[in-house]
Amino acid sequence: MTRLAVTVALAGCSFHTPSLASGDAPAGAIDAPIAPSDVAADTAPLAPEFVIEAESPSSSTMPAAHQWMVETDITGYSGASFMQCMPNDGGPCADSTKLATCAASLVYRIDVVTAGRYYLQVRMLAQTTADDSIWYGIDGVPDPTPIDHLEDGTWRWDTGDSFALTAGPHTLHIWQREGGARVDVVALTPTMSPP
Ligand SMILES: [Ca+2]
Ligand SMILES: [Ca+2]
Repeated sequence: MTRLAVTVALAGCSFHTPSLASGDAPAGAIDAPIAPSDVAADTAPLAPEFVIEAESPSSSTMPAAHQWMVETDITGYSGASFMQCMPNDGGPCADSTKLATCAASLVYRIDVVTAGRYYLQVRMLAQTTADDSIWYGIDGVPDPTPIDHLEDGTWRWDTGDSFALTAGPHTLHIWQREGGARVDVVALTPTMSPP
């Protein structure tokens, strides 16, 4: 009995690549045309989103006493781990004009293919009012409003401000505001909805 193999190539990349079940195709499927709706999800006119595990920064800085450390002691995180600004002492960098000399940072390089407006999203967990905030910014410029997370001990997304990004390379910064803050995933999305 002869079997025919069908390969479908998907153009571009997606964080939501559909998976194909293994095993034999159902009888008759080999002759069925591919419906346009099967590919529409990958060609929607929205800018693609960036979803980056916080524990995979391009670089980091430690200008003072704190540094971002890889941690795994609270379950429910995405990927291999999360990052926590240590020591967990609430050590403050409350002045956004002094981050270069005060705040430990995580830097993520992104390459924007589709120019557009992107919303900052960050998945965090806070336990007290002393470990619940961070600064963030694009291309090294801190946003004037920090993320002030809900301190309920649960991993959850928070949505920040949006940024009009040109095509090409940019950086996304996360800066210490309070020692003890935990960041699991960072993302830039074309709508206010987290990934
Ligand atoms: Ca706080
Ligand atoms: Ca993670």
